[in-house]
Amino acid sequence: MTTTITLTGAGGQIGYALLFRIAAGDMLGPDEKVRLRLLEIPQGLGAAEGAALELQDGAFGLLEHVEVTDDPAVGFDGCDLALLVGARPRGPGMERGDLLAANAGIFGPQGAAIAAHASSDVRVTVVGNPANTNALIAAAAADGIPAERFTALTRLDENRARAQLAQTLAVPVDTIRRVPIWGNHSATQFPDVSHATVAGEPVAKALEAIVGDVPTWLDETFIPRVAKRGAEIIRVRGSSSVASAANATIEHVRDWVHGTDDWTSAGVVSHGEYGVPAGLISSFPVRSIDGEWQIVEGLEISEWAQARIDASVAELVEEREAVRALGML
Ligand code: NAX
Repeated sequence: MTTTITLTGAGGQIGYALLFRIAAGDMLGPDEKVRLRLLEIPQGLGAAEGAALELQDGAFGLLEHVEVTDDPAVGFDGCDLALLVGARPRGPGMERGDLLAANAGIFGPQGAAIAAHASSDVRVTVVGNPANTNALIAAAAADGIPAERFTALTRLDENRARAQLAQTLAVPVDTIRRVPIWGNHSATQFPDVSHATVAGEPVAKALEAIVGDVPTWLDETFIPRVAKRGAEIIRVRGSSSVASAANATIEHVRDWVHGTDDWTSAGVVSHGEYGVPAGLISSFPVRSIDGEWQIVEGLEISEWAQARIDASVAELVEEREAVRALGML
C-alpha cells in the first residue's frame, strides 16, 4: 500500500527533521510506501527542493515519489495524511490578535483545499502554532470533512512531562504512563500526573518519597518546567525545539493510524467532555482505536485539576472568540 502525505512548511526546521524519518518508515512502518507532497510558500520552495534532492540521495526503498509545490490544490491532491507544520511565527511587535489573524489566513484556505482535494478520510495533524486554534480554523473551513479528522499536536508536551517524571524518579521513561496534557498547547497547558503510573504503581507515592510535598512540587517545579520547556530549549540551544517536535509528530500519527495500547495526549475536538465547550480543539487523554481518537472518559478529576483544565480551556475560548471577531470562523 502507498500513503500520500502532505507536509506544509517542508522547507523549515521541523520539516527537515520529519521528512527523513517518514521516508525511513518510522511513522507508518516498514511495509507502507509513501508519496510525499511538500507544500511551501514561494520563499520556502528552495529549501524544500533541496530537501527533496537529499531525499532522493537517501535512496529510501519506501519512498515512491516526492513533489514540491506552492499550490495547495496540488499539495493536498489525494492526501491521506496532512501534517500542517508551516505557520506564521510571531514577529516583533505583533499582538496575539495579529498572530491569530495571520494564521487564520493560512489555515482557513488550507482547510478548504484539504476538503476540495484530499482523500475523504484524510487525517490532519496541526503542528504550527497556535496549533489548537489553527486546527479549529482548518476544520471549520473543511466543508464535508468531520472535525474529528483534525487534530493538534500536544504529544511533545506529554513526552516532556513523562521525561521530567522519569528524571525525577530516576527510572526509565517507558515505565511512566498516563500523563495526559489537558487544554491548549501553550503555557497554560495542564500536564496531569493524577492518574500517572510508574511501573504500574501510582506515581504520587513514588514522588512523595523523593520530592516530599507533591502538590507544591507540581505547582512550583513540574508544571512550569513542562509548560515552559519550549522557552528553555530556545534559551539553551539558541533555537526552538525541532527534532523532539518531529519525533512527537511521528508518534502522534503512528498511534492514530496503528492504535495505542494505553492513553496518550492529542488536541481533538470536544463534544463537551470534562466541561470543555463542544467544538473546541483541546488536548485530552485519548486512545486510538480502529484508526480513531477516542477521549478517555469517566476519569475522576479533583477540584484543583479541574481549575487547571478550565484555565487553559478559557484561553482556547478566548482564541476562538478572537478569530470569530475577525470574521474568520
Ligand atoms: P520554520 O520557520 O523553520 O519553518 C516554517 C516553514 O513554514 C517555513 O519554511 C515557511 O516558509 C513555511 N510556511 C509558512 N507559511 C506557510 C504556508 N502558508 N504554507 C506552507 N508553508 C508555509 O519553523 P519550525 O521550527 O519548523 O516550526 C514550525 C511550527 O511548529 C511553528 O509554528 C512552531 O511554533 C511550531 N511548533 C509546534 C510545536 C508543537 O508541539 N505543537 C512544537 C515545536 C514548534 O514550536
